[in-house]
Amino acid sequence: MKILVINGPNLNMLGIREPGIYGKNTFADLLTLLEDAAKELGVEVEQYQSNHEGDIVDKIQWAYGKIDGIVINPAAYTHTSVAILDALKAVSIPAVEVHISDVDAREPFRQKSYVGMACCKTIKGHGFQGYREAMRYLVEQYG
Ligand code: CA2
Repeated sequence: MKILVINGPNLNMLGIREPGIYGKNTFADLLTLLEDAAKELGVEVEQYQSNHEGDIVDKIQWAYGKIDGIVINPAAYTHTSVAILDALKAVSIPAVEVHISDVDAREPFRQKSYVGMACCKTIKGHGFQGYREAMRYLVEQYG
């Protein structure tokens, strides 16, 4: 099974600022976690991070026919992007939405997720471990 993990804008800054919300660990630490989880689960993982909405749409389209499951943290695009929602619907690849923080306990504008409407599951507030849980869910349901 091949899993694509997509991270949206500013997540490459993890560990540099706002440790109170997103923790002290860095984006490089997150990439290590993804590799470790892939080994544990016996799957291949590819990671992609972009600050650009259209590039994320391109990557989702690229995944069609190549990737069996997507884990996506769309970051701020979660709450605005019909384009990413439509791309996930277009490719019909099982997708799990992940948020490091508990978005429901934050500002009201973070409680709306467009991208989540194309996802089979949402994991929020579990920190970096949420990515591992999302990968495991894809393996259990679709592997
Ligand atoms: O909790 C999450 O994972 C979020 O997707 C993170 C997004 C936020 O817009 C969503 O509402 C919830 C923000 C990612 C920004 O990451 C930063 C990293 C370091 C310093 C500042 C922001």
